[in-house]
Amino acid sequence: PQVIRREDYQAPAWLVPDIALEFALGLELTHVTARLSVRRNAEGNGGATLRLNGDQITPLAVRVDGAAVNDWRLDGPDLLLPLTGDAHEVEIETQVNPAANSQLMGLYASHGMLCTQCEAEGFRRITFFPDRPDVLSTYRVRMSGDKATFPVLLSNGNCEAQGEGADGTHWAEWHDPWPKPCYLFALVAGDLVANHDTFTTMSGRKVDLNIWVRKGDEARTSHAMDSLKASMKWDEEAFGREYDLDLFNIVAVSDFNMGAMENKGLNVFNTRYVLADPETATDADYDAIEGVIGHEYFHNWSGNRVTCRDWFQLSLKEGFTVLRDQLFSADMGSPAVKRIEDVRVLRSAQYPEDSGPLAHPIRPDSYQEISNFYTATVYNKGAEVIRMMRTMAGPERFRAGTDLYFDRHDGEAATCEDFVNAIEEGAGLDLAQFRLWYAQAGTPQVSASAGHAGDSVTLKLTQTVPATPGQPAKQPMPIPLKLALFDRETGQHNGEELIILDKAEQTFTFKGYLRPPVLSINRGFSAPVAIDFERPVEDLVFLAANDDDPFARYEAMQSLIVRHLIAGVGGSLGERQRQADRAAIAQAFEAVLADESLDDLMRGELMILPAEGYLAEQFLVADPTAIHAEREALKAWLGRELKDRLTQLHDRVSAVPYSRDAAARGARKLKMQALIYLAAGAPEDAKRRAIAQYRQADNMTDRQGAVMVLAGLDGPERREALADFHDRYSGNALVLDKWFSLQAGSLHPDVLDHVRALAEHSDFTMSNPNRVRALYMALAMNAQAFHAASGEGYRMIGDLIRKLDPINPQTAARFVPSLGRWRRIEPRRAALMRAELERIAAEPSLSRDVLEQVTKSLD
Ligand code: DPP
Ligand code: ZN
Repeated sequence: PQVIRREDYQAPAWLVPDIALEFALGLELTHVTARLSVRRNAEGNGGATLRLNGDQITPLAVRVDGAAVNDWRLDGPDLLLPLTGDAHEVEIETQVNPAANSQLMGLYASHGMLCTQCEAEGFRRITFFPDRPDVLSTYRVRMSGDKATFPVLLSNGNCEAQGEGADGTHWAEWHDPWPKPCYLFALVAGDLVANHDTFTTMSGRKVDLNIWVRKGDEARTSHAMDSLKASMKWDEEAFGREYDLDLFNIVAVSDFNMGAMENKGLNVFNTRYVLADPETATDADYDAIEGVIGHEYFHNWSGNRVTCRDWFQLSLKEGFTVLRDQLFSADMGSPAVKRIEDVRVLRSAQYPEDSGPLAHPIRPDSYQEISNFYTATVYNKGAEVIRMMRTMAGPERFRAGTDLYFDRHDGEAATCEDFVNAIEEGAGLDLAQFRLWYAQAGTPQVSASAGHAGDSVTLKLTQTVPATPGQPAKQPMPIPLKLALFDRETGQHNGEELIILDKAEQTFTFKGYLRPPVLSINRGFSAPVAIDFERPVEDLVFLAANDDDPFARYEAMQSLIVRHLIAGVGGSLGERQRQADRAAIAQAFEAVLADESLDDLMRGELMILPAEGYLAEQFLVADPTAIHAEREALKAWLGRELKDRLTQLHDRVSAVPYSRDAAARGARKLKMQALIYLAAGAPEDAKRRAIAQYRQADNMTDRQGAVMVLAGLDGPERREALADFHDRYSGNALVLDKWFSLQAGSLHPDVLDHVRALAEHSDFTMSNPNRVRALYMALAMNAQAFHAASGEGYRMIGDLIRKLDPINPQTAARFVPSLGRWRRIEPRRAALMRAELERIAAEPSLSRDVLEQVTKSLD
């Protein structure tokens, strides 16, 4: 397969300032006429031939300046058309079968409606076009179709005309005044109803807002609508960005590869990020909806008004937009909790990427299939990199930088380098060395050691950036570390400092400390690095109880547990040390439970044990079963040791009535945490409580939490709860997804049998990505089941990849990384994982998506 390289970028030879599209819509046959005004690009150095990308389409007719031509030819999937002059009108007819489009890229059918997904390279499955983000066009779209089948006809921009046609058809004409790349094109046609509202922008313009869903779902759109209005307001206040059309449409679709898509003026969303009510959506679902609605809305500026020059620049829009949605969610809720959640996602999803065979910089240098680069690295590490600039500049100066960026590049297809230049200039930072964060993959490892003499503290720091595929040697990067030095007697510090570690080895001195202080480092997770700091357990206990930075407090708690579990797994934990560690951990838990200054959302956060994936990262080669067992053992011990405290806690929070306010959400989070520990340490008690909680539940958070606990325990209650849950929500696809996930992700010893049976269940289908992920992603994330010694878990994921690849390669490829981590797993399992990858690689006709991931994982 062809490798696309960043350094090979060339400006487009031809531009397409305008395009007019005409769609004769049908579920099984849609006819497309595209009229492109093309103009030779003065900055390009192409010849007289126009190259238009295609993918599984053939031209039915080609006309140049109104006359049919036949001197075009196909070069693989692309169409090559010789042109004589500098500007022409090129008209091409194609047709597609949306109902047969199981890849869900391009124009496809979902439950009787038609919709599109064009990012990254789906537009070329609709018509021939220079399918690259640096070709910006204004779009005029006319569509016609059966009025009964497609009562609602939507595209980007504004609807300028509509009317009736012959034979029960109707039509609509849409015009988007803002030039955009074709990946932002969208069309939706179907039988939809809207939740309608309005928003008045900061300059006083009234914008119509619609959230379109299938009939019956409209009652579950109010949270999405509130989130949209809050996003619009927030972007005005936080970034000075105003919406730029009179209409903003969101459409919810149940068959969707990704979370959502920011098409100009017509966002298309996976239903799971739109639909919510207390009965069917958990608190986490509500938060995710707010975050994703914000994310897609914020793309209107960071992505649409300023777009990407090429796909290597993906983090330009995604990293920045993730940072923007993180800041938004922080402002809407608890900044402390949000920060901890973001770090947890980074460590459990991105760190493994950075240390595995698919490691890539946030701005990759090459790819075979760009869909494989919509990764936690590009998104979440990308956000961390920009967050570091913000930390170094401070929020005001950072804002000056983003103002300059938007100003300077509005209407352009920009690069990461453009962004860094704008921040450098606007915020007044020197980012020369900092640019390495865009170029180097791998999570920097920082080692710290502190000494004390007289009244001064010396902090010695070293950094190494690990080798990653294609990058054997790395240079030191600037690592901004926020720190504070606590007096262990007063529990106070003299203010937070920001130091920048930008050499391989550096010593920092702090004066005025007559006693050795307790050092709190990387506060707020100011840098996305791993810190290795040998220090006495008392210091961690101190910080877990006293640190005024909530993240640092959480981190101290986590470190306390992580080092204990690592020692346990590594076999270096003597019985005496085990008891001492456990006592320290229990003491920290008790402090958290008792601390009146904490709100329950934060308390719940502090109680969450480090994820198994994060623990596995601490080993060069990990034994996932040993990690699981050690973690479960600690959980069970805490459940027994703190049983009375936990049951009191569960009683207290169970009495809090349902509402969406922070106190009630915190109560539900603690209800879950209490049950988790009790289920491990006092299963009979937990079972009784879970059954009662299930019966009394008036919301999905409580109900799902109860089923989650029961699904991991044995007995008839398990079966009854699952059966009741299924029947109660049999018409609700999103809740059925939960039903699948709860079983595939459970702690039950027979998970693999359960998954096998669920794959045959009448509610399971390979054609819906949400359902596939619900069952199999939950399995792949379930360390105990996935890493079963028999290799059966690997076999099931391998079988899935092979079966799904011909249907939906993009979704299939997402499962490869779970097997791809074999080098970091103990040798016996590693061999089984590798064998499974080889079995996939042996398939005769793999998609480019899966082939790239499998080949790189075997290399
Ligand atoms: N651009 C989308 C998003 O991340 C994914 N295609 O919002
Ligand atoms: Zn995005």
